[in-house]
Amino acid sequence: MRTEQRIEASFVAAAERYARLGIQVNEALEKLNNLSLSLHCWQADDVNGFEHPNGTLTGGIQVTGNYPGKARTLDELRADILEATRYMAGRHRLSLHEIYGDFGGQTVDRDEVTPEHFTSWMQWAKEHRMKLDFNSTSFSHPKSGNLTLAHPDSSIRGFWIEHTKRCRWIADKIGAEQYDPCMMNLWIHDGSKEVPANRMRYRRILEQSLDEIFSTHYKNMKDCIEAKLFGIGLESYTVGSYDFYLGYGAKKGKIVTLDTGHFHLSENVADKISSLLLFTPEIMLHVSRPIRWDSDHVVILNDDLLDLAREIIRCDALGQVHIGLDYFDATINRIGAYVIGVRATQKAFLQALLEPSALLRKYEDEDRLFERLALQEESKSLPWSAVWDMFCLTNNVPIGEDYINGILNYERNVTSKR
Ligand code: RNT
Ligand code: ZN
Repeated sequence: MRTEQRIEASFVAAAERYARLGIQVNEALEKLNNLSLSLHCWQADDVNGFEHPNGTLTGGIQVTGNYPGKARTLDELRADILEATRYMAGRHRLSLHEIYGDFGGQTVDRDEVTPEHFTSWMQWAKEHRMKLDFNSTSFSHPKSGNLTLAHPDSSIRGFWIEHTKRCRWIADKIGAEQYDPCMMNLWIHDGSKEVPANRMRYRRILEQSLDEIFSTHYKNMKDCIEAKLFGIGLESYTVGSYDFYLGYGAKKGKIVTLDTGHFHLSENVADKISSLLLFTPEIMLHVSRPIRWDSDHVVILNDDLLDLAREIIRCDALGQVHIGLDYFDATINRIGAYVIGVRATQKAFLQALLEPSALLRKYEDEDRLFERLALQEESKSLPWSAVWDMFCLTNNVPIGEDYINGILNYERNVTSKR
């Protein structure tokens, strides 16, 4: 049998199996087709950006590995992102950091950046029917020591306030240009290696900085604030902790970004979705994979990811949850790393969309808890992979591991020559 016929036959059998549990496979496929992930541009070049050809990454984050072929220029980065999208079904967004502006070889300090530095990005994105998201960049800069927006020195704090305000302005222009709000993520590393004399002091300053930054109202961008547990060299105290941003977001109507690597490892990020949805406007996700710490490993199809996807689907919250990826691995082919993460995320959502939720709820309502647990267990081995293959086939992207060779070709012909 030809591959296509085999996939179609398995799909038909799978669809029947799901139908018996009350699940319409085509509805799940349609939802998956419309699921747009926000790809993080910084996996392509190890979070370097275009300010300096070989910058030093600071801010308590780290990329390990020195796999050859990383993108060195804007053109290379764009080409790599496009190459990665060839192996992904669906239309995805691209999340830019401020340091990835089109600076034309000029030095543009962070408090000087304007929407013009992103004009070529906006054109490129339009040409490739890709929408953009944005991030302010307060790390890897001489003025970012351990503190930025929470710095007691008003000149340093003022510099970062100006930077972040400009980033919101840029995000608003991007959003207007693409007729779709640009998600603007704010993450700062501010913290300290040892416990400070007074934890409140810096949080109060950060609150004031944020109030000042957010005092301008924009229509075409949405503010997201990302908390963190700790950074390297900043282990004892993080000004922008989860409690801080959760409180700020709930009080002032801002979107909290949940980076799945920013919690204690035994904490369940999926469990936060329903609470945030009740008290904050929407949710931004940074899907990552922590191994022992916030290590930003390539996202794979593991229980944490499945749990997260299931929770979003159970809350019927695809319209309120923005799914961005955030990891950086320089030990393997960087383009392949994007594809692995995107495909894993899509597979997790597909499985979630195929959950027999109506039946599970019915059992629960009727207090039939054995049946509920039994069905939850049985759902794990339903033939979702036949549906996945069909998804790839109809979207004209490689089936299964077939994409590996494409990535290797590009490595042979393009990235290995850098
Ligand atoms: C760092 C945060 C942040 C960064 C990017 C580069 O721990 O996760 O989102 O990864 O902004
Ligand atoms: Zn993040």
